[in-house]
Amino acid sequence: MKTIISLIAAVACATAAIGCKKEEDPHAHHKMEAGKLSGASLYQFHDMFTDQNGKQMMLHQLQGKYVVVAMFYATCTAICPRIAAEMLRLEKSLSARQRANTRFLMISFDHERDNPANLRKFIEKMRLTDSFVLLTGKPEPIREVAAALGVNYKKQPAAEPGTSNYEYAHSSVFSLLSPQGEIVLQHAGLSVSVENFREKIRDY
Ligand SMILES: [Cu+2]
Repeated sequence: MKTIISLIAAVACATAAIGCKKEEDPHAHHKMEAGKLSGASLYQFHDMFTDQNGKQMMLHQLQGKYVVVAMFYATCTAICPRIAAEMLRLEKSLSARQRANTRFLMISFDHERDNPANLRKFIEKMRLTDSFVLLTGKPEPIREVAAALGVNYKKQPAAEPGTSNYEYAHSSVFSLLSPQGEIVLQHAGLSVSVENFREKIRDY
């Protein structure tokens, strides 16, 4: 834990220093705000995840953007395609400037099956845009993120024992993260109120 705290401090200082050098930039104060991470920030996790292109990434690399985040698994045929569709609907409802400030993050809890190729299949199937980042990772960091987001999931026994033909029981939670990685809005269940999310996303 001590290492995590000192890491956060180091990252905050580095970002603040960059912000200070660019005082002539009218958006400099936003950048400086983005450098400060509170204990409630998801960006205090420094675990490595893998995206749909097989690239390693840490959550705090999304710092500075609004992030709409949900958890899912790519072979889900019931709820997860609807979660993705709601995120697409939300994206469509944003202004061009809001869209430029927003990323859509889907984190898989199916670490056994959701490799980058499987994530890409889901992107193709759902016609997700370039604003979507899909992540897979090791079980422990996934559990930590799920706990922070209030998402529950449980692997169900396979229909035919011994096969990988299993499903997950899981909740559906949409969260909006501030540019500093704090949860500013959550919606549990499907059918997101796009207005509620839209009004929290600044269009500077
Ligand atoms: Cu699902």
